[in-house]
Amino acid sequence: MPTSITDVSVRVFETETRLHVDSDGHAHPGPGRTTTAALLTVRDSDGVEGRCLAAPSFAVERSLVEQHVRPVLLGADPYQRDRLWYELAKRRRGTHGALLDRTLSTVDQALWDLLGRRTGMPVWRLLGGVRDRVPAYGSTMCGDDVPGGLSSPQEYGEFAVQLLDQGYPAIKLHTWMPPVPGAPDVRRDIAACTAVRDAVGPDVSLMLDANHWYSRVEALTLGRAIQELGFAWYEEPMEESSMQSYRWLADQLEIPVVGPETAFGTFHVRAEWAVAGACDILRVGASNGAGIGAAMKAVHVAEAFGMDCEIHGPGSANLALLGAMGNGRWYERGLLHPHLDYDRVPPHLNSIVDPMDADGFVAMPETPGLGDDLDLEHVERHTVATW
Ligand code: XYH
Ligand code: MG
Repeated sequence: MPTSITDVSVRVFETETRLHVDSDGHAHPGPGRTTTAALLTVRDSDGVEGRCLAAPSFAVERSLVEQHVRPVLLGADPYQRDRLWYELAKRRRGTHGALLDRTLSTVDQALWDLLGRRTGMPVWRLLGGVRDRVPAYGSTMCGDDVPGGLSSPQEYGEFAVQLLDQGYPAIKLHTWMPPVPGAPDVRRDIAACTAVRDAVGPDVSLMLDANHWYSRVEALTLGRAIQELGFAWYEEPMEESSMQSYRWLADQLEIPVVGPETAFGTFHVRAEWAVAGACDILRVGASNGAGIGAAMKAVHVAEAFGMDCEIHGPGSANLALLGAMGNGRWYERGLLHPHLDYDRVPPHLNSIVDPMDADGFVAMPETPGLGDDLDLEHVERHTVATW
């Protein structure tokens, strides 16, 4: 089977979205608009291709592909994914942060997709295949000041009831973050969590992602409040660069503290958090975890310490991870908002990879590779740049 990588290309294309990202990187709904996305394609000497969608502005930025990705991949054996990952990972130090974990992730995902297309197998089966479906939780967008949106505790409560009616067995709140006026505010966060608990009753699993704006004292106050409300986990209330703050917090709370989501260091930093007792449940995603292979190593660290590992974010790669692990309980389906239809298929896809059934489960894809149902004709027709 030995083949070699003969081509690495990026195609930037126009598509439509209703997501608008604020100055702090949080998504909110808005009027439809044209945006761009990128498709990384890796082709081997037999003509087999692996693909991964990515953000054109950073994950597969032109200079990163030309200076690092292409030189490492061209001529290499596409089935030595880990060797290629290590070669790119070692380059990060010399780029002073320019070569991102998300770049490593995009390349790794494309190589897993290529293996799947070569073997005719979905990635979750190639990773081990533990289950063919996973329960989803509805992950709300961050709060806003949009009437009828997520602008008050009452609207969070009303939206939670809508999510239950849609079949979600669990709900995670992202509450108000800057630059929304008045955020962050512990009292308002507690009010939103209380409104949701009152709206859905005592038996629905609820989680809070407070998104690292709080001091230790504020985080403890908020954690104690949601502990009283019977929340299932508490996520990212403080800056995750301070592992000792999380160790302090986890020592004082009964509610499971989940992390790290955004701390740099892939499986290395997650091993440190597990050993330090800085969390009760680990967290990793294919994007922030620098790829499927690297994220799977973090999953196994959690397993070795008898811990769950909750997967960050939606998408085919995170679904593949969940299909191959027994210590992750939920698929994060989102981000959701009263003014958005999550199931709406964007123009560059023929279907979404994560439809949810009436029981609140998402089934693993059985198509070869990652399972993203790309409309390659749309990508081709709406291409605005290639490199
Ligand atoms: O919008 O900041 C945000 C959310 O935090 C989102 O980016 C992310 O999906 C998350 O935290 N999920 O848990
Ligand atoms: Mg989070």
